[in-house]
Amino acid sequence: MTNSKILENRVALITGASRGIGAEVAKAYAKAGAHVVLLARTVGGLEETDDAIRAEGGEATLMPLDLSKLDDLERLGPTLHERFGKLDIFVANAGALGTLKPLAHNKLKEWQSVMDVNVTANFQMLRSLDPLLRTSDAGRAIFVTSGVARKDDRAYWGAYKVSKAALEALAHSYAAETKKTNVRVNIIDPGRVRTAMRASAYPGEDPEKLPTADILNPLFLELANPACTKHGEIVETQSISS
Ligand code: NJP
Repeated sequence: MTNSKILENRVALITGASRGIGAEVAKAYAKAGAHVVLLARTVGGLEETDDAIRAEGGEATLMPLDLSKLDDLERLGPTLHERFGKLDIFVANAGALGTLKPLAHNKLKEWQSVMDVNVTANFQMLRSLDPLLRTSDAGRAIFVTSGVARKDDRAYWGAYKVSKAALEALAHSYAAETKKTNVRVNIIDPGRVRTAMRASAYPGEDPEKLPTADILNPLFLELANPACTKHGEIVETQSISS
């Protein structure tokens, strides 16, 4: 196996693969030899990622799914098992920002929609995928958080901030439970990256001054690698965080 094919024969599920960070991770994993399963709502975006992967000789399967439909997520593990017989890598990347405003101005529905996508969907997927990850010879779970979760002075990021703090707690719990298994669980704090979500959070910012999402590829590859020994860590990727 050459160094560039470190994910040969691995099956990886990447949520939020229709654009932004998830699309770049999917392309990098496919280039490294993985079969990538691309999950998001926007079929056109998934197809764009798929086209880019195929153009480089990689392989992908599209999984158009809305993560806020929580009950549907219970079928994920069995579906992947039927289709591929296994899952080696789970990248919980999809995220919802919600609307930035004072906490008390959030309607319950807005709060719930952010918590559903950023926390409860990941819990539901983990429940469904856990048996597959434990069966893999080197199961990998990677959760994408935000530095906002750990910044005490951040006003107006209400539901998003709380949801990412909860996601980190979820990942740490899973890491503690899988310590003695072949599963490695880690968290990536991507810092500032040029994506649609960043533009929506900071509309006045010049995107050209931000790093593109592929800057994160080496880290995502390291944490997905069967040889990775990191476990239960929050890995910050840039000196300037969001
Ligand atoms: O965002 P964006 P990023 N069901 O908006 C998907 C974190 N982060 O790449 O469904 C299924 O380009 C959506 O797909 P679609 C951030 O919190 C970023 O920046 O087609 N999928 C799209 O593929 C997030 O966890 C920065 O609309 C759903 C993807 O999620 C991760 O990085 C800083 C969905 C979002 O792509 C990737 O975000 C930071 C649903 N209901 C943390 N809702 C940064 N960019 O600077 C959304 O600290 N998606």
